[in-house]
Amino acid sequence: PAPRTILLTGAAGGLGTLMRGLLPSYGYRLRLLDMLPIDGEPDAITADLADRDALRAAVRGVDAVVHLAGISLESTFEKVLRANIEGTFNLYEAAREEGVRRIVFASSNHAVGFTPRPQGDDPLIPVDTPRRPDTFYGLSKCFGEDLAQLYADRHGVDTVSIRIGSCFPEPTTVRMLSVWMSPADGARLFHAALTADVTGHTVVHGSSANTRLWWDLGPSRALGYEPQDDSEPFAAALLAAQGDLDPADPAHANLGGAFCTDPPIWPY
Ligand code: NAI
Ligand code: 15L
Repeated sequence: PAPRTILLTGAAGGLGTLMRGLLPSYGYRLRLLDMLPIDGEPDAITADLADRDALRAAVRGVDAVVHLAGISLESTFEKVLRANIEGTFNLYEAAREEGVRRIVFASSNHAVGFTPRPQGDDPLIPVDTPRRPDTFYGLSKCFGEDLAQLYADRHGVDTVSIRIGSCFPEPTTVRMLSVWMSPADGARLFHAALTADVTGHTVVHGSSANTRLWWDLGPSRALGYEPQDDSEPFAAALLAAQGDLDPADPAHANLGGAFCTDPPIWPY
């Protein structure tokens, strides 16, 4: 049966706030969790991913988890270790203990951020491209994907890991023209990942059907995802303001953009 009650972790964040608005139209009842309080919601839990008892209570009775909580940019190894590595482990343990069978994990392009971006007639980046994390943050997403594989193989907890590009209301850089996922397409992809008839661990790319796409959306479409958006209407203004990507610029050479520079710099 299709999952109905979903635990959305990281619900106070940017993507969480967007998905809180969009996922209920697919028929889901959302339980929210974040370390930051969320006011005005009937079912919102304020808890840190370090709190195993709170996580166990949070997953009790839900049909699936959409796991967004964590540090979403580069940070110190110690902070990434606590929130993203230990925190994601704690969540998977809670799911295993409470019998939750489906998790959608917000992985990131930064798990493979040092992959050179396609240029000219280069092929699109496949989902089985070798891991090349660009930061401790990206490394934690590699860990999350491997943790998901372990829990699928050993415990039957199935995961769809979505290597999200840039999910914001609009693309704000020339790079994002290639990796942008509109919020509406994000909700379509989360819905597909929650309902697809797949078992085990599946990795897919998360973006809209952009004209300037760098990666293969075939496995995403195989879940039933039908993207409706394309960043191209934003291209002329962004190119006029920022110029085209310079292959000689280390911040422009790879999928991960300026996460690949030392130190990582904004904007990406
Ligand atoms: P965000 O930083 O806006 O939101 C993250 C949320 O997680 C925050 O509300 C924060 O309070 C919460 N959080 C952090 N540590 C926590 C902890 N220890 N316990 C409980 N809650 C904690 O990030 P955003 O953009 O909403 O991203 C959400 C997820 O999607 C993250 O895992 C991020 O890595 C991933 N992602 C997002 C992309 C995007 O374009 N927005 C791209 C690729 C991946
Ligand atoms: C990510 O993984 C970050 O969480 C998000 O804030 C953006 O920086 C995104 O990648 C990106 O690559 O644009």
